[in-house]
Amino acid sequence: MHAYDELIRALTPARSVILLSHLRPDGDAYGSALGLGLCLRALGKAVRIFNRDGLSQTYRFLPHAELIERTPARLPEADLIIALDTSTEERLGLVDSLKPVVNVSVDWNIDHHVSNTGYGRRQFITPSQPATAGIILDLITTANWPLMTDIATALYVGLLTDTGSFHHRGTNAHTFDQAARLVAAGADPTALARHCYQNISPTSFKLQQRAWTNWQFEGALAHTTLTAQDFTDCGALPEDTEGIVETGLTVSGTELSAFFELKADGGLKVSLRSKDAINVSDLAVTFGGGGHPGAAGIGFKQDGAANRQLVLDKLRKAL
Ligand SMILES: [Mn+2]
Repeated sequence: MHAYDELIRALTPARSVILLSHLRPDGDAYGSALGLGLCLRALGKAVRIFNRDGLSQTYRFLPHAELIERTPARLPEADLIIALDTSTEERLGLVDSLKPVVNVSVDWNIDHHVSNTGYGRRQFITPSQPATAGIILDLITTANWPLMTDIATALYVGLLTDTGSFHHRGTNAHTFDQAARLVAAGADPTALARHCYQNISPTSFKLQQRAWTNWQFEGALAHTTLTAQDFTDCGALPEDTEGIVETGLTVSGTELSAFFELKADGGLKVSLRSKDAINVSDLAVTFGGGGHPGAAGIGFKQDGAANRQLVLDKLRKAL
């Protein structure tokens, strides 16, 4: 039996489908949800696409981006609830301080994070795929479902951004084959790269300048930190941090890059990136985070400054 058969059999009879993705959504969260959502709509299904953070400014260019709605306090009825690109149920943002804010039970958990906790009634977890958008493309291809330009565009953005423009670990011949299929279906690589990489806001640029000033290098470790005050001073939004952590790896000899965001409420967000030697997903998991071998994250609800020290110590030891 083909790996996708069970998923195709579950989706085929469904008349209404809800798609969910993770907090602080990225190009793959939006791209995989829009790509699958537009395809299921073309198949005649009623589709709602919800994200707890709604649509960010950066991805407003996506075709039919207006279909991405902020997750309501109560989900409407649907035959299937599908979580996309989300490694833990908590990252769906449906729970606040351990109290459910949304009535939800995930029917299918579709993801490529190796650290996926396996929540939901059924799972389709494929860590060999560098993007959830790639899983959706292979699903559509296997099922022989429609792949119109808008669908291809959404999926291409997921693939482009999650592979770091086709160079992150896990990028292989299959990835380029997927890109080729999407471009053949109408995705425009030049226009989409422009939207994704030459489109940052002046506030984001200001924040990045601040992060540049704060970089510290300790052998193979690079790290930088921003505080809530930095965000206020720059008039920056949470999403304006995109690309900061990758900067640390551009320095030769750096193996591991860490970006710390100290929050106004005392929390801490940690983003980790590595070259080949270090598996940052393993490091993140020890602090309750997760991700991929080359890109991972951790969230702390409190004791931000102290936890930053703990993580830094752990990173130094790992090197
Ligand atoms: Mn992803």
